[in-house]
Amino acid sequence: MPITVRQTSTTGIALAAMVAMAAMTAPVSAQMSAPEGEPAITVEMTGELMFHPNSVTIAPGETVEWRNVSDVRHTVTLDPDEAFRQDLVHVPEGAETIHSGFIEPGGTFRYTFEQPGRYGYFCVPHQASNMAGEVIVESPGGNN
Ligand SMILES: [Cu+2]
Repeated sequence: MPITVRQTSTTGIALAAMVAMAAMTAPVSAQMSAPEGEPAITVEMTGELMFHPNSVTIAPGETVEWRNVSDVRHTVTLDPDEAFRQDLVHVPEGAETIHSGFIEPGGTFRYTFEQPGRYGYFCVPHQASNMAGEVIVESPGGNN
């Protein structure tokens, strides 16, 4: 009966392999959300002097990352004191101002928004070219 013995052992190995695979995939599929502190969304700063996309909506506590994909320096600025175009700036009441300083080509800047509201920001050297964007922070329920 050598054939029967070999079949039994092959089935046993296949079964053991299936159990091992199930055990390995289980913890991966359980991890659905992004790791803590990782950006929820990325906004590119372009050579056309634009933020792309120029309007993003996130939930409180989420992080936005700006990435300079152009050959020139940009800033991410939410500070009326830095603006001669006051129409581009909007800081929700009680929220802190933001100023990234110069972000070099290839560089990034991250900010985590806690307070709901509409944040209108701009780029200091390119405000004359309307380089501006907005971040809307709203609770998943919709009641700000
Ligand atoms: Cu700019």
